[in-house]
Amino acid sequence: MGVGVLSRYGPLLPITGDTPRVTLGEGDTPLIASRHLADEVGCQEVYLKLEGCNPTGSFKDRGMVVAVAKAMEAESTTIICASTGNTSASAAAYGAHCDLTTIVLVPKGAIATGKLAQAIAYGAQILSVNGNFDRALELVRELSDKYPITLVNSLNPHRIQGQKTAAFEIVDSLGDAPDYLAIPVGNAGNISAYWMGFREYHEAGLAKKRPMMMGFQAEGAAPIVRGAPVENPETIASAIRIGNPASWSQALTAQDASGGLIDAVSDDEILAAQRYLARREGVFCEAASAASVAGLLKMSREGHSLAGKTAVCVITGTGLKEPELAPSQTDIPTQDVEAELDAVERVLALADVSATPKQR
Ligand code: AN7
Repeated sequence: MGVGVLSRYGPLLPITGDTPRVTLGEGDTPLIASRHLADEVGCQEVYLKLEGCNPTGSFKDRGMVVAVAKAMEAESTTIICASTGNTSASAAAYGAHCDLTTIVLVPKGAIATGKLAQAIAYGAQILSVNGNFDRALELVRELSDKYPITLVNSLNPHRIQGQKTAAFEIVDSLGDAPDYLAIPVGNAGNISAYWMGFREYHEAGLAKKRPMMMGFQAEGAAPIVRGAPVENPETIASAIRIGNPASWSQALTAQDASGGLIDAVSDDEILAAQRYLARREGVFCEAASAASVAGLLKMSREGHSLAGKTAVCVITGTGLKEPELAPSQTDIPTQDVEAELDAVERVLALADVSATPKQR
């Protein structure tokens, strides 16, 4: 198999001989077994799908490569999106790679520093909208209707097509679908994409079962759980600060058809899960991504039958994107020290430890 989503899963994607086979090396991300989480929740096994390992640090690259390749095939020269940050980073990267003009509309002051840095670095035209993500999405929908500009939000069906490949990879590495798939939900494109992928593999006989789809929104931005749009969504997890998801109905279909559940987790639960992942598993993800693990922990607390079950938590993006969240969580500050051995030994309290060199 070649590199990238288009070459690995081409026959299962809506591409033709005329679709350029572009790639930045997206997809083929690690699925790792947790070291402690499975015991913590009482599962037989919990796997973490590390989507932060994609080229721009989030799952968005899987769908963006398909959307951008199809835009090129259609001879479009400009792409546009609204974003809580990751979609804009991904669009900007693939736009740069493919010589397209990229326009991104982001909610002013509300996206993570690293994501903004990416859009700037890749040379996108960045509009900081005086409004939230939902308003920015309305604006780009209108613009793409009015002008010959390709919308690359997940309303673009090619995005969902590309993102479904993550479900293929999970089945390809486990040999079957897991019992549960836990995933953060914002605009609800990704849960819809995973469900499409699991369904297609099942129908093709490549998986014996389909997972129960467990989606998790942040409490202050949980329109699907509440059953009504949230006008002013609020959560520390800025990536999923979305009040009126575009793929709402598809997410409900995924929930209902799989026997799953879309539920809410609090910011405190999200931050606790983010910290757990970093400290116990060695996986530093962004806050929004930790909603999947916060959700699995909540399921365990609420007595879901997890014994003997396999769960996959989708870790949607890397923690390096939002360094501004780190200090508020750190109760161990850095320690300043003179650049001298005895000073370092003093700070580390090594005088109490045997000075005999360790046997290697
Ligand atoms: C890390 O970038 O909506 O439910 O504009 O960045 O498919 O929206 C990001 C969403 C989860 C939610 N985790 O996925 C955007 C944007 C991370 C994210 C989600 C997002 P969807």
